[in-house]
Amino acid sequence: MSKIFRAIIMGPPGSGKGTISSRIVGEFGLKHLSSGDLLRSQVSNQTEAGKEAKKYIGSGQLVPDDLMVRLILNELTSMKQDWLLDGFPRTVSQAESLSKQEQVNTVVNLDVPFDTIIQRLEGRWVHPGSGRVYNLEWNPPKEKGKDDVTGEDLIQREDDKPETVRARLETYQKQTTPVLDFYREKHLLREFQGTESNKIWPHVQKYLSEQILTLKGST
Ligand code: G5P
Ligand code: MG
Repeated sequence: MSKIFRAIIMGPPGSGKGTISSRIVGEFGLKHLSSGDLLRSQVSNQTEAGKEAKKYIGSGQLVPDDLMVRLILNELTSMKQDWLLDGFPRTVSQAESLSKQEQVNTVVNLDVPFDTIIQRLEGRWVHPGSGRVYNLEWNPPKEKGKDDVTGEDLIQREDDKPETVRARLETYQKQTTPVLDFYREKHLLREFQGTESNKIWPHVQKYLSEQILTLKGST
């Protein structure tokens, strides 16, 4: 049986995790699991988890660890193919819970300066069904307000208001940067610095193709 490649993509809010993840999925066929997309679908379906999560997302705070760990580990249990986790873990406690269940192969960190991020998120539009992201200046949809693939409406995220973005960045600084140390100590962390996804992507692409080859062998 072939081995499953398990990767995590980290980085501050708006650093391009969703953007780079789409390219990784296109290139390597990994299954993308975004904790934020999962939460937003629970919110829009008005599940119990969604009602609880909504209280935190709107103010830029993290959803409690027990709820988050339950949701994500449950999704991963049934995963039988290579996967890419985006937005989880975000606390050391989440990282510890994940490591008890899954053996992660590598963690990619997008190190993008905060000033760059605040401007980007003001112009972000998303397709809720797929998680595809656009930016009015950088990668606008072909037709204004519509998803390129399905033609469905795009929306702006509730938590992309400038004051909430600032709160999300503070939360990241306080609660998520220790997770980088957690993976650094385990020699699993690979950092990519830059301000443009197009420049960061070729480095991520090269790195992951080497990692996948190492795990699976060349035959
Ligand atoms: P999410 O959904 O995980 P964040 O805050 O981590 O949200 P976000 O906002 O989804 O991350 P991203 O995926 O890193 O950002 O970035 P992106 O969407 O690809 O790019 C951002 C914008 O920049 C887009 O418009 C894109 O087109 C544009 N862009 C990309 N590259 C470039 C470039 O080179 N140049 C330019 N000009 N533009 C570019 O989490 C949301 C909330 O859910 C909860 C929390 O409340 C969180 O705040 N949550 C959790 N809570 C607890 N534990 C967890 N594990 C949780 N996960 C989620
Ligand atoms: Mg995202």
